[in-house]
Amino acid sequence: MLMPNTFPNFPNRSVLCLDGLWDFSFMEKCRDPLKPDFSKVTYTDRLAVPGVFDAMPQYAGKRGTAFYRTFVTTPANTRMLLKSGGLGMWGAFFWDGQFIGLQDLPYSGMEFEFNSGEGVRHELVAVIDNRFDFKRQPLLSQNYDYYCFGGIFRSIELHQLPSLAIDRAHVKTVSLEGDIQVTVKLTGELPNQTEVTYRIDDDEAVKKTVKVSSDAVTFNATVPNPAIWSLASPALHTITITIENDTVVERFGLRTIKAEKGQILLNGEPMKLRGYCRHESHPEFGPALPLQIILEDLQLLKKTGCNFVRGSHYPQDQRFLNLCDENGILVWEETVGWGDRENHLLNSAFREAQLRQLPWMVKNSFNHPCVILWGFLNEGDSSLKGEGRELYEKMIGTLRKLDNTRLITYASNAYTRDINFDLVDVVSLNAYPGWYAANQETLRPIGEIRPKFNNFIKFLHENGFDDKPFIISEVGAGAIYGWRDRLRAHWSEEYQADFLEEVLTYFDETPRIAGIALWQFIDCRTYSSSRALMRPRAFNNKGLFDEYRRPKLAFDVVSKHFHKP
Ligand code: ADA
Repeated sequence: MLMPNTFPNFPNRSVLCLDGLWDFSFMEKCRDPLKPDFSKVTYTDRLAVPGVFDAMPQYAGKRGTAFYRTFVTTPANTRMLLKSGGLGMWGAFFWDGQFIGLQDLPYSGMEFEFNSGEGVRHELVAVIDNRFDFKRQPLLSQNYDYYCFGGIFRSIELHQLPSLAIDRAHVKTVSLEGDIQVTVKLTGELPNQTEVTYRIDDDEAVKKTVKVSSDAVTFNATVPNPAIWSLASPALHTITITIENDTVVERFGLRTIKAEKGQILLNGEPMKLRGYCRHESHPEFGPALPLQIILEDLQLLKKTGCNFVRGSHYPQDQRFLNLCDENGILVWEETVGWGDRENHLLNSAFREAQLRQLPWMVKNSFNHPCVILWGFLNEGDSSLKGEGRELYEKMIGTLRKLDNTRLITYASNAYTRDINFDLVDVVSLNAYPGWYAANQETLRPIGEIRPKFNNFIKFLHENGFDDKPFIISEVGAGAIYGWRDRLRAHWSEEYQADFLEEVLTYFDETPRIAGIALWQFIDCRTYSSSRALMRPRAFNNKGLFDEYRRPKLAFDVVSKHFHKP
């Protein structure tokens, strides 16, 4: 069966895709969703998986505990793996009433191994909680500027595992001539050595005997007809690997990414990143985007001439990354975090959850050539010394250990007070001159844009950071779709268009800036309380498109700039 997540593919396994209608029940006051009293749960409804319950008319805006139930048939006493692509805000899985896995990292694809037990027909329940409760969910807070939905955002798969199973095979580009290094992680009954059979694309199969060290085997291989992955020609290869009774098919691209002398080099060539920050969001589907909407986003991105997306602010839907691989769009992927201050950054539960997100993100996205940057802690307080800086060191150290082939950054808004730029490969700044204007009395304060960024470039120079590429990771202005104004003032489509014209003219003229991610691609739902007073319609309206992907005036401005050679 072809899974929605095409890669990795496990053709020898029995895999069930559990997408569809699940029985549903909603409880406003469940005391402990980790130990629910299932006898009190009555399934009165049916809802879609993937899907978010609190975007549905019946449960719109509600916060509480949702119970999703389905029944599956599997052989008795079998090794099973539940793969859940991402949910929010917190979830726990129960198999025949027994707890089998905690998916407490929002948006992270996570996996849980368990035994199917007696019998063949089984009940699977996902308990999903969307209440703000720092103890249960330290990674999401009410002040985050995007709506925290409740539901199962992405597909769920159930795999039957052989006694020795392949977890993932990660492929590293060693040279653009086609040399690769493959690391296959195994689970189950591990031998000391094993025979690996691999085949690249449609070439002949190669057999090797390899040592199993800790839980993985590593070998080098050569792609027979190597085609490099580039923006103009995003060529992809596949590798099919068999170990004992398990086979995995992984897709990868041959490409290198480096930071050198203030520039970003793709396959050794300097390039400028031009694109947007993108939320996975839709008024009706929340972050559980149907494939057609994801595809529509890809087409619109291409249409504006963009080559880069910052996946703000969480691990991305693998289907989106697959499409970016296929379409030559570069991606910055980051873990969940938003404007966290000292009370979060120094909290042990928050720190633990922050660090635990990293291995899942890297594992899930390692083979995507589109992903070139790892990020984390969007606008965290990066001016904080001591334990604050220590968290940045740990996050970066962990990422470097997991993957030494990509660049590391974080989006800072600490400006010249930031103390962690020495740790990263790429310096990234979020700034809103001309929008959250310093001078509140001026109509159309567009004049604030250049000095703000020029001053930052001076700061980088004075602090010895000339060699680090600098990206504007957010800049933008709000525009209410359809709002035209003869004053061309704040919130009008005209102001956004004029503002972005100035930003992109400045960007084109300033070689020191290696990339830009405009805030943002589409309007998206945010605060539902009086916090929304700064957010008309309770949406963040800085999209180039509105939430239904309708273009605003600035579309022509941005396309003109991004299409320049
Ligand atoms: C921040 C933040 C974004 C968004 C933006 C804004 O930079 O990272 O998520 O909230 O501000 O619109 O003000």
